[in-house]
Amino acid sequence: MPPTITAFDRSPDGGKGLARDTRVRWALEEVGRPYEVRLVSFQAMKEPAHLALHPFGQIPTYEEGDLALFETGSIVLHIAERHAGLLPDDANARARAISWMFAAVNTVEPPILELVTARILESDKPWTKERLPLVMDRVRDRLKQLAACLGDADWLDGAFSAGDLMMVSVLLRLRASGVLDEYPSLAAYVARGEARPAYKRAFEAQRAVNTR
Ligand code: GTB
Repeated sequence: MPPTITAFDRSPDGGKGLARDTRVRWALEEVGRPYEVRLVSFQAMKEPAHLALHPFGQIPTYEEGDLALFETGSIVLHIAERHAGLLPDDANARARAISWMFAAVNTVEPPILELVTARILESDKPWTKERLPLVMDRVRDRLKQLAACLGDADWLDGAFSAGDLMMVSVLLRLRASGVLDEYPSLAAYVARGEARPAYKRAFEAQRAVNTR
């Protein structure tokens, strides 16, 4: 039986691929694992059936046999640990790739989410004009450090890994702000991720749902 993931029945981004089911779809596509998708409305996400899968009433979730998971990072790690293609065989390299997964969601994504919140959800607040430059600077600090780590390599640590999948996904949320283009090596890194056939299949699958 293929695993089943959940996704928005209509993503607020209209199919730009920014909702987190894209990360899970991408991981499944990278390892060649077929999957099914159950679409859920915002209302259904807060109802008992979905809350039994996801304590915070969100997407994505992942069901496979009697296993039910929530949290994109843990789902991607689960997929990467059980299938070849997203984590290196060497134990140390594997541990480093997992560190990059955590760095993506725990160190790089938080200031990016602050920026998204400031630009979109709080754009009408009187203090946003004053706050936005501070938030932008925090994002730039992280991007500068990340660009230094990447150097002129294609991926963060050797071959493409689940760490890159998560990092590229996190950086994609910056595109609309324009700040990613201030770091050409990171913009090129994101473009390399998007050019992967598995990413393209994942993107098209979510786009088909959100533009139907
Ligand atoms: N930490 C959790 C994880 O990584 O899985 C966070 C999950 C999460 O934020 N889920 C969001 C959700 O279900 C969808 S992805 N939100 C509904 C709710 O909380 O009620 C976040 C997201 C939403 C929309 C866009 N967009 O429109 O651009 C982008 C990203």
